[in-house]
Amino acid sequence: MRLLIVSNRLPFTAVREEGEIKLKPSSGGLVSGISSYLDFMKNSPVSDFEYLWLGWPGTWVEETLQKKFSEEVSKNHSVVPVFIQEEEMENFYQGLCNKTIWPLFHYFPSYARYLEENWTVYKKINEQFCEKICEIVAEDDTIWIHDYHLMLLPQMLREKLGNKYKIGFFLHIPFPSFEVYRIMPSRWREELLRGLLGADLVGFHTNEYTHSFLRSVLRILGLPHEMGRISHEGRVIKADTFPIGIDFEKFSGSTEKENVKKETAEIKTKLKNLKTIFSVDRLDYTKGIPNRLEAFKLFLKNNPDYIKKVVFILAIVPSRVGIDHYQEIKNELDKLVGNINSEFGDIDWQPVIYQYRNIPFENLVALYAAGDVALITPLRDGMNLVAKEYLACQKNAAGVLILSEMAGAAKELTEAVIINPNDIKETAAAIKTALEMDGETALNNLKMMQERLRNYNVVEWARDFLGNLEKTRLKSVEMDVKIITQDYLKKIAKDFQKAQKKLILLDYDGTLVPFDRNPAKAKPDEELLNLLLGISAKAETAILSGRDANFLSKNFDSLNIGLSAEHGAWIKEKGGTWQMRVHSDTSWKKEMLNIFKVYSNRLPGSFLEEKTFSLALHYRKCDPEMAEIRVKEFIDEMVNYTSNLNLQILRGSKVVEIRNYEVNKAGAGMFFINKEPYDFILFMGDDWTDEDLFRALKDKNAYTVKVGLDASIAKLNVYDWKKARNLIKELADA
Ligand code: GDG
Repeated sequence: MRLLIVSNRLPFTAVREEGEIKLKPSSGGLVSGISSYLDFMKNSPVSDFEYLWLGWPGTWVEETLQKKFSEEVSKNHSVVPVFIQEEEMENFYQGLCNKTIWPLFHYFPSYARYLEENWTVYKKINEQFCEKICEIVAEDDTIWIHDYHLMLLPQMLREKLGNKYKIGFFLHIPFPSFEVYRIMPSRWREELLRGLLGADLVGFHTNEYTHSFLRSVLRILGLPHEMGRISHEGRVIKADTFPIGIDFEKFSGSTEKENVKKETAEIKTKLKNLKTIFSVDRLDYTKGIPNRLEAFKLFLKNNPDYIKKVVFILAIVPSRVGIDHYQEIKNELDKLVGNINSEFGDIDWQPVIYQYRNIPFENLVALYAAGDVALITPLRDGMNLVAKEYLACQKNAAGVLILSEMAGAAKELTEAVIINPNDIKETAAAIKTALEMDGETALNNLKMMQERLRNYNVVEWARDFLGNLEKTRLKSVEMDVKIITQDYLKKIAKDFQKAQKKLILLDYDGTLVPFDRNPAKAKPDEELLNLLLGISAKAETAILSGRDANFLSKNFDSLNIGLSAEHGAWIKEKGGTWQMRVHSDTSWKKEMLNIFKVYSNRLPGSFLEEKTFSLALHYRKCDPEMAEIRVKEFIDEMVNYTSNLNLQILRGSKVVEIRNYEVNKAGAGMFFINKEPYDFILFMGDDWTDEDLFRALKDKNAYTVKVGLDASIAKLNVYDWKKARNLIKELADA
């Protein structure tokens, strides 16, 4: 298999130095995670693993030089550069990515800007990536798109490439709660969600992010999910949680290298064996660096005993230079560090050692290994790899991790000292707790966390994601197989034409007409009446509905067709009168009605329907989330009440119905079927109430068609009621 990794940045950045372009490794969590996975795969015995990494090379390359540049870099790296004009990068990367999505998704709504010109360019750059991928994509490629810069890309690719390729998307930053996500202009928030739904699998770091995404999809696009699976445009899309890991052995192993050991020892000596607190971050307002310094300052103030006994190494890596908020935070840090050092420092002791630069890998490992305490206090962080890397490097000591509960990593690293980064007092106290933790407790905590990180490392993470992508895809393909294609439609029409005695059975709501928020309004239109007129001239036709006899008579008596009302309780043969098909005890209804009323009152917008053998609670007009909760409670309660009664609880499309067991569409359907020796039978239905008849016809020579893409016993599927009508038309015209 070949894997196409697509991210905004390539794993290296091209920089111009004295007129020449030089390549430098890019920093950041995404690059370090994916690079580790690719390194592992390159060196593993899976010989057919190939990959290409597509992304922006970090600088503008003149058009005349682009070809040469691409050839040069692809000699040593499996990469495809996507060239982006400098001004466009400004509106895209510095603009929509880092002045809108980044702050909003990290719960800094007041920093977010919503400029239309940035949105236009965001779309344009996503299109540019799409074109590049279309140019190079080959049969059997798997496409894995990363992060918030490319959220429209999955759908763009789906439109261009169809259903042929596996497309995965992983978001490295938090997905915010619906209330925050909805702050974005409506068109943008809708398009971004639709963009993501172009993928087969959408991955997040924590269950909370996955849940927030699913909630936004439900509230904004109205698409519900079943265990994280969304049916949309003929495909199954899954949203799931994959907490990114690190290359544990690489970090842990590097601490054993002679030069690293030497450097670790040197750091200790230079710091005169003072207790060392350490942190490293890209310069970013989300990383909570000022509050970290405030907490350290308070710690010194509250614990004068620690003066000259502890030192804080604060390593900051330059990032997103040129964006105002980043410059502001840099100035704030400079000031804060100055304050602490001047207030507490001495000629022979500086409480904060402050670095602002990139650190080569092995120096970073030495710093991790030398730190007695890691102080990681982001205000929001998708995951935070630094926390994990620190733990992996604690090999010969039992360092203590202080971790913000706002980092995705806190969900896994529960043995860390967890703090709220806005609580300076708590964080200051946590520093003391960490420094004074007894060795055994520290070691136990460390071992537990290390075990987890070793097992679910970055390779497992990527395998897990890609394995799930494959599975989701199979599920989609399974569904695809059942979808009636144009060719298959012709085959059905041919069978229909050849047959001597034909029967067409049809459900009504959701099958022949779309659902209306007001059921009384879902009347048959002229096109449908003509269609039924046409088909009933060629085949015996009957409508099997859950509606009452009144509604069906009023709308269909003018046609020469059979009818069945209330899920088979009543039958009216062609030209005949309504007959009750089953005779059951309905005394239960009186008692149940009260419970129905209680729940209907608790669920604004819902209403009750009483039929001869059933009671139904309709909730089409309700708030979808509230309805999910109430309906589950309702069903739960109903299960208790109905356990020793001969009743059935059915959950249809936005309706829960309780009815006598004998009343179902299978009985009514078989009534029509058994009347003649039919050699062509077709039944179409869209919801749970139709499953009984699908099941009864499972082993019979009959076409059973589920309208919609949910799981069903039916042998075939069509997308929606329009396609269902289309099928009837094809038969009527045959
Ligand atoms: C995003 C999300 C999520 C940093 N400075 C140097 C350096 N690094 C490496 C670290 C670590 C990575 O960069 C930073 O990763 P983080 O996870 O802490 O943060 P982001 O860059 O914001 O990453 C984040 C991540 O994506 C992965 O999904 O965890 O929440 O925001 O690997 O080691 N490496 C070297 N020198 C440096 O100066 N060698």
